[in-house]
This record gives sequence, C-alpha cells and structure tokens, in this order.
Amino acid sequence: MTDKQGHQPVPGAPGSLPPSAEEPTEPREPLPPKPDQSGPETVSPTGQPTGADPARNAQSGAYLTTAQGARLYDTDHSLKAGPRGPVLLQDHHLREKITHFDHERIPERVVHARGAAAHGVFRGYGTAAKVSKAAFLAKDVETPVFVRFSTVLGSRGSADTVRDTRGFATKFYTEEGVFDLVGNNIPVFFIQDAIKFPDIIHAGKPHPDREIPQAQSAHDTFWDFVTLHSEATHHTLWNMSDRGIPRSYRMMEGFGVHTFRFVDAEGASTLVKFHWKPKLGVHSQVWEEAQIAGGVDPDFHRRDLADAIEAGAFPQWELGVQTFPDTPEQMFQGIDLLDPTKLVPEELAPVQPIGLMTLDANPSNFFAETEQVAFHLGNMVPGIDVTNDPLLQGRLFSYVDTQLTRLGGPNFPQLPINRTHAPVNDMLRDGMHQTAVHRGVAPYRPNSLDGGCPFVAGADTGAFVEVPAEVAASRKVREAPESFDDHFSQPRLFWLSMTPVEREHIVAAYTFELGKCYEQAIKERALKVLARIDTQLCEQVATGLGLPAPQAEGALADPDPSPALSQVGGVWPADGRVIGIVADKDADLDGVRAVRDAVQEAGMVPLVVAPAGGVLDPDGDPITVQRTFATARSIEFDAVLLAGAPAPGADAIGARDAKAGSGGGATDPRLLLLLDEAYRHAKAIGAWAGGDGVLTSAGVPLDAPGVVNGGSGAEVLEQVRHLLGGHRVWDRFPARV
Ligand code: HDD
Repeated sequence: MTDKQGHQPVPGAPGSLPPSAEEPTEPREPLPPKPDQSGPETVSPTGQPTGADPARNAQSGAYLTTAQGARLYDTDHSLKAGPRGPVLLQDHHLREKITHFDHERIPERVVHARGAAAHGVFRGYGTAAKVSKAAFLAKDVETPVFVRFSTVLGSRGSADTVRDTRGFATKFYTEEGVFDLVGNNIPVFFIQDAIKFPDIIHAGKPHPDREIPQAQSAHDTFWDFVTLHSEATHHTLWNMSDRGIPRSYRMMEGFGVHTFRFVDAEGASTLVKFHWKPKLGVHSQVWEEAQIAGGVDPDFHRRDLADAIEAGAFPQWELGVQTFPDTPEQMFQGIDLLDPTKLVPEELAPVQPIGLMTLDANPSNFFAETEQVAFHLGNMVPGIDVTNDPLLQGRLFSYVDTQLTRLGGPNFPQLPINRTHAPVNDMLRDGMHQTAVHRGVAPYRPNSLDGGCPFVAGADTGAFVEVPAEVAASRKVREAPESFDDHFSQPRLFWLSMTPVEREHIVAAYTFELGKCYEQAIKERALKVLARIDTQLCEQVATGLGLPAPQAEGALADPDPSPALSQVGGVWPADGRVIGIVADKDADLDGVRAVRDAVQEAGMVPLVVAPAGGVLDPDGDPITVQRTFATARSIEFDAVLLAGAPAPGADAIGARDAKAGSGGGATDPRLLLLLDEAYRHAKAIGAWAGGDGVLTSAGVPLDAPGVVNGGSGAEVLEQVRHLLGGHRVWDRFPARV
C-alpha cells in the first residue's frame, strides 16, 4: 500500500499512512524454527565455535538496517532530486543494495553443479577398529556429517531426474579433523587417469556452439568420446542401467570408487573400498517417469529428500568396507585394485558394515551450506590414507584448486559449513575473505618469539603420518599398467548379473540415447562396443536403431554373475513411499479416511487426489484434498488407490485441454492418464467401492499383476503395501512401453 506520492507507509516514520490490513505493523519476534530445521550449530560437540553467528541469521531482527547496522526508513524508493528527478549518487543504501545483489552469484561447480544436501550423524560400530585407528570409526562415537548429493553434468538449475551418475559426498566433522568421502552412486569411473577428466566432461557437457542439450548424455559428443575411449564402457553401461535414474537420493548406494588404505595403530595398512548401503534399498525410476518428472517437477529429488527429513523419515545408510591385503601387487583375484574402472564383486569380498549414518536435518540456507560446502579428497584423518590409483592422485590436486575460483580465495575452510570441529592451529595467513584475527607475531617455524609454538605432533600424539609405502624404482613414463587394458570383462560381468527386466531397460536406454545422436558413424561405433559386451545387447539395440549388428571381435568370456549388482528381487521397507488416494465427494469417504490414516501409521505418505481442491465431506469429518486432477501426475506416487469411481469430469477445469473431445460424461482424461502411467510404470494399483470401472476405462487389466481390486480399502491397502516391498510390480514388464 502506498500514499499519493508513492511512499510505502513506514511505521513510525514521518507522515506514514495507516498500514494495510495485510501488512504487519509492529516489529515482532521471529517465528521459532521448525523442528529439525535449525541452522548449523554455533558450537561443535567438542566445544569449538563453528563460526555460525545466530545474530546474522536473516529476518531475525525487528528493524531493517544497512550492512553497517544503520536503521533504514525506506527500502523501496531511491533518493531522488524530486519525485520525477534523477537518482542521487549519494544514495548509499541504493548503491549498497544493488552492488551486493550484482555480486550475489558465485561460479557454479564445474561438475556436480546441481545438488541437494542434509546434515546428520555417523555412528561407528567399532568393527573397523582392528584395521583403522580413525577415532570416528570407534564404537558408539557420534560424528556430525554433512552430505551433498548431486548430478554430474547439469547446471545448477537443471532437472534432478536426468540420466546421469549421482554424486554422494560426505563430510565427517571428526575430532581429528575433517574426513571427506567424495563418492558416486556408481562404483566405477569413466576414466583411469585424472588427466582425462577434462576430456570426458567436455564431451558430456552441452555442445559448445549452442549450449545444448542440458544435463543429458544423449548427444553426439558424449557418445563420440565414450565409444572411442573404451575404458569408459563399464561406467557407461551402469549409466544406461537403472542406476542412472534413481527413484530418490534416499534409495541410492554410494561408493568411494577408488581403493583407499586403512591404517591401524601399529601403522599396518589394509586396502579398502567404501560402500554406502541405503536402508530403504536401491530403487530407480523408469525412464518415462524420469522424463516426465524433469518437466513437471524438476526438483523431484531435492524435494523428496527435504520432505522426508522434515517429516521425520530420516534416511539411513550403513557404511561398509571391502578389505584386501596391501600386497606389493595390489591385485585381488586378478582385479587390479588401482584401476577405478573395476569393481570387486561382493560375492568375492563381502562388504563389512562399520557404521551407520542418519540424515536428520535439512540445511537452513542453501547457499551458505549446500552451495558453499567444499569437499576435498585430501581431507583425511589418521587411520585413512590414499593409494596410487592415478585417478585418485589427480583428484587430490583438483578439489582445492577448483574452490579457489568457486569460493574466491584460499580461506574457504573458514566458511561455517567447511569448518573442522577439531582445534585449528595452522600458520596459514591473510588472503581474500580472511575472517580470523590471528594473534602472535611468529607464524613460521622454527620460531622463538611465540615460544616456539606450535610444535609438530608425532604418531603417538595424533599426527597424520603417511603410510611409508614402497615406491618401485622406475623410469618416468606416461603409461598405464597392462592390467588397465581390460575394458570389457567387467561390463560383461555387469550385463550377465542383470535380471531380464533390467536388461530390457538397458537396451531401451542405449536405443534412446544413440537414437538421439545425429552422426551415423558414432552409432555404428557404439554397436561395435556393445558387441564386445554381449551379442544380444548389441542386436537388440541395433534393431532399435535400424542398423545391422556387427559381430563381436573375439570370443566373449563368461565371468560368474554377481547377483549383488542387481536391484531386483529384494524386499524393502515401504517407509516414505507416497500413496495417491483418488476420491471425489461420492467415494467411500470412510474408506478414504481409514486408508489415509493407515498409510500414515505405516510410515508412508498419503496424498488425497480429487477433481478439485478444498475438502471432501465438509459437513462430516472433512478430508483435505492435497492434489487435484490438475496438479497430480503419476510420477509423484509409488502406488495409486481408487476409492470409488469419480464422477465423469467433462466439465472439470482443464479436462477439455487434457484431451480434446472427450466430453460427454467420460471419465476425466487426466485421471485416465494417471492410471495409465502408473500401470505402464509397473506401480501397484488398487481399487474398491466400484473403482474397477475406471481402471477398465484406463485400459488397466483387472487381472494384471499388481492390480488389486475389491474388498475394503484396508484390505486393498494391505496387499498394495506388500507389493511395495518389491518396489515395483516387476512381472508387469515389458508392458505397453
Ligand atoms: Fe569429482 C566434484 C565425485 C573424479 C574434479 N566430484 C565432485 C563431487 C563429487 C565428485 C560427488 C561433488 C562434490 C560436492 O557435492 O561438492 N569425482 C567424483 C568421483 C570421481 C571423481 C566419485 C571418481 C572416482 N573429479 C574427478 C576427477 C577430477 C574431479 C578425476 C579432476 C581431475 N570433482 C572435481 C572438481 C569438483 C568435483 C572439479 C567440482 C566441484 C568441486 O570439485 O568441489 O574438483
């Protein structure tokens, strides 16, 4: 509301008008934070200040001020020479406000720009104590963590559900310093040597001329590179599998990828590979779902993570390690442990659980925490060390280096989210954005002026001491060991370990991606690569592309499959699963209420979907409508239930747009679409109280697997819940895709 001169009424300012009814007039205390939404702790569990300053939390004071603390009476009008005159240079507030705004953005991450994060805790089981002296792995030690999940290729504002590898980076704020485990949801990598990283990323990012496509691998430059550079074959195959399109960050495995070292109290070294195992199981979207979600809810994964944590459904992962003797060869059963394009099947080296991570708080400020968090593989603690994996070695350089540009200087470890919770006593000084006020005069060693402090520690006083591993005398070379030359045995292992439905998805993914390439030569080359993995895979993709299938070069070996690589077959908790309950005013509303409450009690999320918003049964026990036929889309639901047959929706707003000419009393086409998609995406579907007629109209066979019909709502829900344990109704594939 403004006065005649266009001034905003300022309570207490000279000449202010009575405020409008909507606008608060008195300064008030800020609302208390929602549960589990508090900002970073100002004091770490070890008593160290973390740098978070509650006084600088936004919107927490009564009066608006400049950055210098002067109170302001107007932030809506520039200071002008008369109401129609030019703006005066002396308007400090205008300049401060606009200058700060002009510099609000920082460069996005060169890879993994799109992400979402959460706070949590890690609790060691103590089972790693015999192989690692790291204090945070000891029994019952609780360590704060911050985890950032990400896609690799897309820009900061790109869609969550694209086909891509997902980053899984964990910062452990241990008592001995920060330990960063910067992994992915895929256990192998595209390249064996970090010097190739700019090449694979240039190939995967949008084309440099038009800057398209965004966040996609389905384009010529990506396939050009990965078909010429055959060590990328294994990772590419994982990307084309369901692992490339996770259902949720909460339902992904995480892998350290490289082989690391554990070091015990005596200095003995064991080689280890890190695994995060989600308590909810490993689940994926189907490709069509992922594509729809990219349009209707580009924030699908970000929302899912934040909603689950806010609702108290805290996701958990068990951290485990595969261990191998640290022999001079660093091989295990013929697998080179320094080759990051290789995994070790769990059947050969079981994953041994060493701790549990629970994510229990959302960040309170995306920029301060999720955007400014800076991971680095060199952030290690005593008890964990690196190996000579050439990919790992190059990463040790890249991560600090990239932050210098991204975060504007060398002092980013002082940002609250990056601060260690261990005492810091470094001799790093000055630089851009220095926030510490260092005391003393002698930031050098040796010194006598500051009493010789600080002193260096020894292994017995908690120093990080590198494993004194032998380095074989050799020539300087730009070469890889011969064992790195095998690029196809493990892709074949992965393919042979997939169930038929997973293979079907892989074939469809390659056919889609290569079908989006323009260059014929790239498609033909890709088929030659596929022929070296599996004849059937190659032939089926070739059929989809309308090209002849080439013969494999040489015989294909048949390694023993690794069932642990498959996502299909397990039974998993249905916690956090979203159940759509479709009803209108004439539905079985008692049944809706009962099912809604039972879904909630079972730790799942009920969403009532009706033709229009508001409430159902306003004069009885009202049921809040959470989605309408206009706002609901199948991708949001893990199962859909029909509590009756919603009345024909020809007159519903938007129904005619959804399907021209479907008026005249037909079931609302948006509901039919929802059911059709749920069916084709192999989701559990249930109906009672006459909902079966709508299923038939949607083309959903009542006797199909995973279609539950009849009985009471509670009985239908029970069966649907059972079906959700398997994640999808796998028997329904291949459906009408
Ligand atoms: Fe990387 C970010 C994971 C190889 C260079 N990487 C980054 C992130 C993850 C990974 C999860 C996002 C961290 C965050 O959320 O802030 N990267 C991996 C894995 C790799 C890998 C699992 C192989 C096993 N990366 C890799 C190589 C190089 C980089 C070989 C360079 C030679 N990665 C970077 C980077 C990034 C990064 C440019 C961008 C933003 C950042 O570091 O902080 O330094």
